[in-house]
Amino acid sequence: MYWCEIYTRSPFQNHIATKDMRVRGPPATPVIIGGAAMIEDAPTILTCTADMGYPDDWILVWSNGGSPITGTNTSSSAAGSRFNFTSILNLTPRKEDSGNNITCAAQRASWTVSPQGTLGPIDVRYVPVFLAVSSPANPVFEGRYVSMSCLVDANPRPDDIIWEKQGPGIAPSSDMSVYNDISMASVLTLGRITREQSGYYSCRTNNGVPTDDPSSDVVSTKVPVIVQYEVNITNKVMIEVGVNDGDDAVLTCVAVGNPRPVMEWYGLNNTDITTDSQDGKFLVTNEISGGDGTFALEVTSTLTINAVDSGVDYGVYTCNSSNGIGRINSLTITLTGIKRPDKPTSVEITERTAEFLTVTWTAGYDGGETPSFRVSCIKTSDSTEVFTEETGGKTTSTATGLDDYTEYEIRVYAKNSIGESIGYGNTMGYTLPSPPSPETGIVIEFNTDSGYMKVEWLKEENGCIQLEVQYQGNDTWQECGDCIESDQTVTLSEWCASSQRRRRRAVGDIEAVRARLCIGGLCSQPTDVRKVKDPPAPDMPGDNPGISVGVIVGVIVGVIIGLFVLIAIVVLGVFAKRNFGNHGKEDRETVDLSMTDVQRHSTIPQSDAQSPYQEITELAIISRPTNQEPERVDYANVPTAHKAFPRDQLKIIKELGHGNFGLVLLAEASGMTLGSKVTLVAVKTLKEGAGQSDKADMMRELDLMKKLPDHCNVVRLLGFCVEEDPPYIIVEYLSRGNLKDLLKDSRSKGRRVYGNLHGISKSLTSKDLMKFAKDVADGMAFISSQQCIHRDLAARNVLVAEDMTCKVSDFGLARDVMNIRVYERRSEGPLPMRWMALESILDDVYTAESDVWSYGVLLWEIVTLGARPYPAMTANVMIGKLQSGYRMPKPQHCQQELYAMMLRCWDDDPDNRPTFTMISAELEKYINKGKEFISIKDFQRTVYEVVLEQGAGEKV
Ligand code: ACK
Repeated sequence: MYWCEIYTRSPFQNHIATKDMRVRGPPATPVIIGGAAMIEDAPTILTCTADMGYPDDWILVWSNGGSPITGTNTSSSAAGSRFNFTSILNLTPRKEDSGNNITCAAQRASWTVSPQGTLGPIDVRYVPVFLAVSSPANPVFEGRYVSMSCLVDANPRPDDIIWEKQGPGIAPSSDMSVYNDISMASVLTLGRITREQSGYYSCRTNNGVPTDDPSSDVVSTKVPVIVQYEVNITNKVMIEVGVNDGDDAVLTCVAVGNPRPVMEWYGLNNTDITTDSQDGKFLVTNEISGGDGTFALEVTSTLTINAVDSGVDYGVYTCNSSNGIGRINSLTITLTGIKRPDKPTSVEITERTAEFLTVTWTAGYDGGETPSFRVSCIKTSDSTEVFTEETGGKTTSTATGLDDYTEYEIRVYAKNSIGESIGYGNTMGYTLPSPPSPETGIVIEFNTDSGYMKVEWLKEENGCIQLEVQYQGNDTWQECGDCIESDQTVTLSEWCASSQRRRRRAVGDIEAVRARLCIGGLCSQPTDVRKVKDPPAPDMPGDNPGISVGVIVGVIVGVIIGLFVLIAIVVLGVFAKRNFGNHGKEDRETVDLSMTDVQRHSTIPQSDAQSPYQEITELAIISRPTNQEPERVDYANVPTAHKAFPRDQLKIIKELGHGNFGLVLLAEASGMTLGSKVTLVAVKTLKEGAGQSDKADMMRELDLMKKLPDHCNVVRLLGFCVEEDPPYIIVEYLSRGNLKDLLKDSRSKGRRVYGNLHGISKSLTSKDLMKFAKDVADGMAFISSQQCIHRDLAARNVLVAEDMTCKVSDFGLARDVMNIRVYERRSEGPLPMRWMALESILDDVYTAESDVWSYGVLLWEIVTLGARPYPAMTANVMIGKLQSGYRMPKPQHCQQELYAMMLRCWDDDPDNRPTFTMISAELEKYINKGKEFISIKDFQRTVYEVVLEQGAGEKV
């Protein structure tokens, strides 16, 4: 910057003329800051700054897609002879702005070049907008092909568009196929539409742009799909009506259909009595009695025959119903004199104790005369009748003198002057267990000094103890903590605090405690818990000279006990975890196992309740809160050579589970690891009563396991004792049990209304699930590399370690196919039909490729958090459908890539299926991508809860 000052002197003052020599120059190109992510209607601040040179009469001018917009020139500052300008633009982007350039130009009237900064083309994100939801031309006939589509405009493109249905009947499920293409249209096809599929349909999507709704989901308008179907008369049980001479007869006909059913009545000799007769003999009423008025329309038509004359009116009456679709539906009712009453219905147990059951029921058709009832109570175990009563007209009865926790069947017969009903209404149910007491073999004591609550002699199969407490100043009884499932000592206040969401109270606050014994969901009446006090403290030794020795010995003993407790915590951490972690198992085999099975295997005398082990259990639980991470047992030191293990070095602790003939026990093995003294192990063995063929199967399983080298995703063989019966296979103990139960237990407990709420896994993330899938694929890749086929790969046969590693287990059906490759099954036990490849079901052929098919089903189990495959089908229907090309549809919350993998596993042609190595590599890729392949928040609990009976010869 230069300028020059000229001075002229006068006698009085200096005159100064100033010439501005600063150089006028073009400004630097303005720079726009901000606007990295623009969301429609969300104000975005853009800042434009420019070094404007000189002079300072420049302005910054904004434009959006060429059209001027106004910013605020907020500041200018001079630095030397240059001026810096800043302008702020508060932009509210519209989706139409996408693709525009935003410019900020420095302008001055006389300057021809206006340098400008540019931002763009900009990308404005916006909430999805449903442009159209096309409905079929309503109404549609049942059985027709229907397709609907949802068209979405969104930026960015949503990953998925989900179809939902409200209204009656079943939700969209297996018959649906939804295609999402790049234009963001989703097409829903209902191949042969059924009446249950009528209802309001809508689409739901989410592209991550926030909305007012916390889920940010956007839901389309609902379009109705009205399915027309022929009439069906639903009360075809009313085929005979008995009425005495002179009484009125009421004949009823109930029909459902769409359009609305039209009802007609015909009397004797086919006379039309559709409307009231003029002489008042016949009265007809028709009223809409049910349905929803749009999709299903139910009409009840009543024909009243006044003052029946047996000589003229007895005979056959017909109700015809039609609605223009299909055939006319008819109901013929014979009007006769008095007949036997129908059997009672809706027999229900309304009250129960350990000694009685109260039932109520609804009378059936009375045959034309007021009936009386007879009740018979039968013990189901030996079919003996233990109680009977004539109740007269009463529709309730109490069967007394019953045994506790015993199953009874209660039958109710109706009777009138003609005779007893043909058949009976019935119900089955258990009486309550007797309250826990020393007489029932359970000891519960509350030590009011220490606050410890001790439960002893509780056998696992005898249920659990639910405590209830009463706090000082409060009359109500409150449930305290979880049901106690095994002998243990707990600190009462802490145990209760875990369930009561209230501040931890001091022990003294609890005034009274009582306990119930609960078995299979039924709990006994409560009983007061015995209160005990600490035994009086022994006299202090005072100046006894032995005191110093006593103290030293005490300290040493204390240290030893401390160490003992520490070891107990390590060992029992796993044990305790299992005890607390196995609630709510549903899918178990239910064959009963008497205590003698565990006793038979136990090396601990059963009567020795105060075994050191027992002591340690209690100590361990008192000293360690249950939510603390359990210690893990390290198998790294177990010698690899699989060898016979001395039976007497196994101490059986408890049963882990059982099947028809097999039994899995938890045991302590001494001297199994090189470094430590005892190791927790699982011991597979046979139940009493198992046959030679079961033993041969077990030996085959052992042989196969012996041949398999160790792999981190295959349950490891640690040893065996087969020199005498019962044979033992000792394997590593996996504290989290089987994968299927783990998945099911992780489901949210809250019920979900279809399509409205999202079920959320309690504890598993998409990443956990993908890791499970990968672990199993790795284990199977290893097994097949060893020329073995598993033949029973399913989530129930995968066990989960404490650190959540999955390991393939249960080689009961596995075969070594080193030299045959293809194994042909000879006749064996029940089959895991739902997991089997088509060629295995149809031709008994098992290969590594058929294991891959099963893996596909297992993957589906993982994605659906342990649902039963082909949930709404019997095994027979499933086989038929599989043969005609059907495969389970994509769970909505599963990404296409993962579903494509399942479909490849289920390819008709085994050669087209991927290998386990390919699957593992692909899963690895997905996991590394970090994308959510299984969207647990969208998990549709209800869709996967349908359970049909297990077919004969089918494995669960
Ligand atoms: O889910 P679970 O507790 O895990 O119930 C079954 C039961 O035995 C019958 O198979 C459990 N189980 C089997 N093998 C083992 C093992 N090695 N470690 C821990 N639990 C096991 C299985």
